[in-house]
Amino acid sequence: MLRSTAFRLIGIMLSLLLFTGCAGAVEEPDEPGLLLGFSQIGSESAWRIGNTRDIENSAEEYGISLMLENANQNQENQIDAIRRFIAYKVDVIAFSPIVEDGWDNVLMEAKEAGIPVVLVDRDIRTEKEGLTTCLIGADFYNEGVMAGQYLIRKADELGLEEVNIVEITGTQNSTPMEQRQAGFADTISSDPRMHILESIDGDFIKSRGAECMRYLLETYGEEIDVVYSHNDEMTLGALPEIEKTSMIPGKDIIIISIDAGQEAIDVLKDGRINCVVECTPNLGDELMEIVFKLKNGEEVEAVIHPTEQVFSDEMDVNSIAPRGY
Ligand code: GYE
Repeated sequence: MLRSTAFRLIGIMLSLLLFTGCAGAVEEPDEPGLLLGFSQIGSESAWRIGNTRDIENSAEEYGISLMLENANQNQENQIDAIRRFIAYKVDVIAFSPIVEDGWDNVLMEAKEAGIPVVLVDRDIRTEKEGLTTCLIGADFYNEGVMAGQYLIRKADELGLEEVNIVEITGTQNSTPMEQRQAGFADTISSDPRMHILESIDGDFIKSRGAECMRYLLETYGEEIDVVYSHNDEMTLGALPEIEKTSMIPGKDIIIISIDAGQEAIDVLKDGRINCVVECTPNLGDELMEIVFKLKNGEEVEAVIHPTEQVFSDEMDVNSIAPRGY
């Protein structure tokens, strides 16, 4: 990318003019330098808000100018944002794809423009190879495995003979939804006590978690032994619904969540849920390191997974440090 600073400045000034009026849609870089365009999915959860904040902070620390767009849970908005980043001639494009499919065309455009693309958090499925350089995000399959392993240990501890599970899943066709489901299902499938009564789409959103839980309680009532929820937001939506019945969450119903944000850790400490698998939103530093490497034409790793742990009633929950998201 052999553009002069003057060209960059003109580009930024033109874009400032272009985007005036789209209140809140774009945060403009305030000085020319290494420019990263990042399309975030939305603000659906504490995880997502923590992830956005972390990327903003890291960009500042690393001295990288950030154009951040929030897609408000809409894939079309993400595609439009990526097209704007291309028009802007950013140095690197990063995005967290809301779903796995439908990215081929826009990513071909980025490739033709010579702009490297980094996936943050979630993966994609493309027909063509080589449209992205690197994925920085959690091993969602392993998160599902850790949730399943906890449940097997808990069933052993309680001496359960039959375990009826309801699953509230994340957004359909998204990587965390598919992998958290698969890792969990594969882990419990060898245990004849385990039965999944139903998996239902909660879209990673609190109000949907509550709605799904109401439906599941109406349909299966006291048959439910376990709620496996793909994120904290849906878990926090489901909890009060269980508490409206005579069943006590954390005791009569085993609750397993994923993310391990502060609110979920607080309800774990209260004994209202039993297990939270960590999914860290702190991916900003890794992203900035990759941006520098790409800019310098260096090789980058294809996949970077952070290390994650499990928080549960098997440990001294009061020793859990503040989570920061
Ligand atoms: O678990 C959820 C968020 O993709 C890992 O998306 C992320 C998930 C996270 O909204 O809370």
